[in-house]
Amino acid sequence: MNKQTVVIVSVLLLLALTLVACGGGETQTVEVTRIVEVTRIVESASSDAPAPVVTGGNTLETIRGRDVLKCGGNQAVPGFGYINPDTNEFEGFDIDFCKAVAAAALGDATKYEIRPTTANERFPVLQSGEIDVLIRNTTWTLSRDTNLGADFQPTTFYDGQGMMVRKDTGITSLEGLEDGTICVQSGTTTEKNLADVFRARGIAFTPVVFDDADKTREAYDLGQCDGFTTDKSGLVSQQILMADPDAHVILEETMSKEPLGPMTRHGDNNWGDIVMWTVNCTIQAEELGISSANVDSFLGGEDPVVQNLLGEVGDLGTYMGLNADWCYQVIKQVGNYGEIYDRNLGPGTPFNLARGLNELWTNGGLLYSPPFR
Ligand SMILES: N[C@@H](CCC(=O)N[C@@H](CS)C(=O)NCC(=O)O)C(=O)O
Repeated sequence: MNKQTVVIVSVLLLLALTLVACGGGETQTVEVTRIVEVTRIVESASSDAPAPVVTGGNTLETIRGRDVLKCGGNQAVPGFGYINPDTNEFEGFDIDFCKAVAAAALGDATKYEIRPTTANERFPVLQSGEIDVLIRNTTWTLSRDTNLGADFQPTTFYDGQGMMVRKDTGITSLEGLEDGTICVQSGTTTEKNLADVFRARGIAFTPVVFDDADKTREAYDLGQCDGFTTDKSGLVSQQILMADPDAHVILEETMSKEPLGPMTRHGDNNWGDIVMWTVNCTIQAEELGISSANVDSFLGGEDPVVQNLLGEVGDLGTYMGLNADWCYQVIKQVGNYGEIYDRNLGPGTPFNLARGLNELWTNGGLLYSPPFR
């Protein structure tokens, strides 16, 4: 970014902050347009900008040396990444995938640490080497994949951006938010999609931007915004934290594609493979009907597909520097994809989220593991 750009960003940012600080009530359309510009410049100059990247190295060796896996995670999204106040432990769908990688790499799903990150922090902590893998509702986009020195591993949750409004407004579509205020978090695809979708549909609005999930939700819950937007999974999750969850509704419309999955650094392809095949192991196990409860009954069988998956024949683990039973350990200690999904998001949880696109391909969804050959 050159000096001139810095000055423009500072001036526009000041304007945006002044407007937001004023409470984001009635705002002129001309000011709305300026805020949207600020959002774009600041976003491209900060969270998605390339930072110094630690490349190469042998992440598996490092993890084995310290005997613990470090995952970038979330602490603000119940169901996905959250600190359970009763146990003070991290829990969630993303956290379970961190445990799965620990089971594959170290043979022990308890040998992990979560470094919670906001949206803005997540890429720098991966790039600097502070964490080994980022597993935190992060959308796979071309610019992130190519411009941040990173690789995306298989999508663990196919999502899309949604909009929440108060039920008593009677709003049923995005057009109902014309001239309204919308709470949104910075450093996210959400912020960019909001501006693009509303501009394309000619809907004037004022974004009210916060840098973490709690502040964004709280502002909306206190009535400071007419709408609240993030990934639909994030909305479902934030809804249970609101003063009166039933007073809100998530609109039917989906504003974008948000494939969420783990991210690793460029330069250590073997480590990327380990994370990739750990996710695939959970999917393949579900497809074969192998779960944490019944995996032992599959040992000693004659099906070569199962024998390869569980490491009873062949060298699949060795090719990645892992123990032969790495996938067995993932299934035994953490479970297959369906178990991970149900435990955190399925019936019996406050979310009761339908699998939808996150069904196996054999059930009409998008989850498909390449062969364990
Ligand atoms: N999937 C989107 C949005 C992800 C995101 O950061 N969502 C927010 C809202 S649910 C979040 O997790 N915030 C947590 C925090 O700031 O602590 C992206 O990758 O940009």
